[in-house]
Amino acid sequence: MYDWLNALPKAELHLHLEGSLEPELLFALAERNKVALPWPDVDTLRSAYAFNNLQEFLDLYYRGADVLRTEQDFYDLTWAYLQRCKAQNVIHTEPFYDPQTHTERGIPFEVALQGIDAALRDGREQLGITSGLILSFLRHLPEEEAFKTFEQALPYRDAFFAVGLDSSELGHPPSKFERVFQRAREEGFLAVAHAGEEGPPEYIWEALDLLKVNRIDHGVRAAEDPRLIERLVEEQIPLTVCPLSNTKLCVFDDMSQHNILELLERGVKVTVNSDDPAYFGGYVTENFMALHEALQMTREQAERLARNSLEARLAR
Ligand code: ES4
Ligand code: ZN
Repeated sequence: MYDWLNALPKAELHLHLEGSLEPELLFALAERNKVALPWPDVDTLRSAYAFNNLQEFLDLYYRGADVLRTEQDFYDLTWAYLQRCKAQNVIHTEPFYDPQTHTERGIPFEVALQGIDAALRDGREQLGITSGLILSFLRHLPEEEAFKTFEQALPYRDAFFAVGLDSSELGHPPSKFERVFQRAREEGFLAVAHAGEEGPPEYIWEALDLLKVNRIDHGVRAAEDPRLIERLVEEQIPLTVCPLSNTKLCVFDDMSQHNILELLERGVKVTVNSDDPAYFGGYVTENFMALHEALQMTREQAERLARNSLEARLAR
């Protein structure tokens, strides 16, 4: 079954490049950049990948990202992810990166963006993987900081096609970012937002009605609100669901409790994605495989999920 799932043509629509930083590359970059790490070796770091919630994960994710310093580092990170895409027949990807994770610690804005953009271009030319980058705002920071980030990005407008919203969800509703999303849309960018991962269905309504997003990242808590499900089905608004992430961050106690196949059968346009694969135990095929093992996902359901991912693409 693994090989069959791996061979399905897929798009990945929810992937944080910083979350694809494998411990081996993290250690190699730390050495290259003379960054001291709090973990003695790769195995110790890997054993720290046990989380009770989103915030515990984010604390480690931001710590890990500190080894990314140069344009080459961001190129290498992105290129390594594209190799994984190639190996898993991901023919199209729409990754996020968080500019503020890097500018906040003194890395000039263009360093990350240029490294990532160069690798995505090489991915198109050398690997045949099409892609579009999503510039994601950190929601735990003030909206003013997101505005500044967007203005810094505008000179590089050809390097990304959409804006996103991620980081700590609870206490930071989409409404906090209504103005900056409006500005981005006026400049011609599409929009997505993490909503309904740990946050309530109300945050999904806000993402749709206030941020006017084209797609919802996660969105699994929509299942608590029948009217919201009706809306998602009627408008065929895609959800980029991340099964291994949801179980690692205790959104569901166990994969057997995950609701993605229920949502699929109710007509919601759900897709399968890896989120932060270096931290959550696998890339997109491993996410499909986990659904097969825990929920008896059939080949027909897998084909529908993969087809949904291709149909939910926004970048061209
Ligand atoms: C994230 Cl899983 C998740 N949720 C919210 N923000 C994030 N940033 C990276 N991974
Ligand atoms: Zn995410």
